[in-house]
Amino acid sequence: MSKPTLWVTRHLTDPVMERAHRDYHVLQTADDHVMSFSELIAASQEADAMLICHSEHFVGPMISRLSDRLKIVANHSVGVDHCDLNALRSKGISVTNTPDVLSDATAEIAMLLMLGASRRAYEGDNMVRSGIWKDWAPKMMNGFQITGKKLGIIGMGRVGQVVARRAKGFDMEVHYHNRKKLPDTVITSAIYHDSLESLLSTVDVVSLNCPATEENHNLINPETLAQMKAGSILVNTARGALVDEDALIEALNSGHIRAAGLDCFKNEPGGNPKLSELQQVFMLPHIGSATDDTRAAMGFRALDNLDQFFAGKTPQDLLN
Ligand code: 8YV
Repeated sequence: MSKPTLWVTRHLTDPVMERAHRDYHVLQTADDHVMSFSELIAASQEADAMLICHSEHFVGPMISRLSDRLKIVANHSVGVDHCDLNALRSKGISVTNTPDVLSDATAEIAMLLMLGASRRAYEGDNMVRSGIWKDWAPKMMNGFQITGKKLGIIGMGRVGQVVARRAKGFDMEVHYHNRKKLPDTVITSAIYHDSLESLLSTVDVVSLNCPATEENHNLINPETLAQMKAGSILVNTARGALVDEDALIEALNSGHIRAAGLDCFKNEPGGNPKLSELQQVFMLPHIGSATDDTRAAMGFRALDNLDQFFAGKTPQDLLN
C-alpha cells in the first residue's frame, strides 16, 4: 500500500522528521515559515493529512476552501484555539492534539516565570549584564518570596496539576478554580474555589493554566485584576487571549499587581512593546513546551494519532 501524503507545516525535530519520512510521503516548505491561508489551502490539495503547529490557523472562510482530499489535521500542540473544530468536522476533517506530553515542560516554565517575576530576574540579569551593578545594599533588589505563599491555579487540567505539585516543593498552599472540583485522588490538599473572585482575592500568585475559549477571552481584565490581592503576581503559560494587556499594564504601573511572568501574548510572535518597558515583567517567547524531550514527545504523539487514523482506528486524541 502506498504511504499517505503528509504535509508537515513546520520543521520539527530530527527524530520526529525521521519517523514521519519513514511512514509517510512528507511535504514541507523549504524555509520553515508560518504558512498563510492560501498556502494551507494549496497544501490541502496535495495531502491526505497535515501535521501543524499553533502557528497555522484553520479558522474562518479558509476551511470551506480546503480540499476534500485532506482528512485529518494532527496538531503539534495541546491548545487548539487556532482551529475551528466544528467547521473542520463539518468539512469531514478530523482534528487531534498532543495532551499530557508537554505538561512537565510547561509547568517548569510556569515555575520559572513565577520565580523570575517574584525575584526580579529581568532587572537583576540586566543589572549584571549591562555593567550597572556598582554597589550592594541590604535593600537592593528585594523581591517577593514565594515559599509558603498561596498559589491560585486557574484551570486544574493536566498542566495545572503538575504546577500544583511543583509549587508544593516550595511549600506553597495551592488553591484552584476550575469548572468543577476535582476528586482528592487527582489532586491532594488543594483548596477549591467555585468562584473566580474567591480565588483571586485569596492568593498571592495567580497562574493561568486553562485553554483559551470564546468565553474566557480577557478573563484577566480591569474587574478581575481589581479582585486580585494588592501586591500579587500573575503568571501566564496558557494563552495571551486570556489577558487584557492594557489593563494588566495599568495594574502593574499602579503597583496593584507587583509583577508578571508571561510566556504568552496577544500578539505572537512579537509580544507587546508596552509590556517590554516594564522592569517588573519577566517574559519568554512562548517556549512552555520547548525542550528536546518534549518536542520529540509532541511530534511522536501527533504521529501516533495519524498512524491510528490511517490504520482505520479512532485516534487517541481525536477532538471533533
Ligand atoms: C507549543 C502550546 O509550543 O501546545 C501548546 O498549546 O502552546 C505550546 O506549548 C506550541 O503550541 C507548538 O505548536
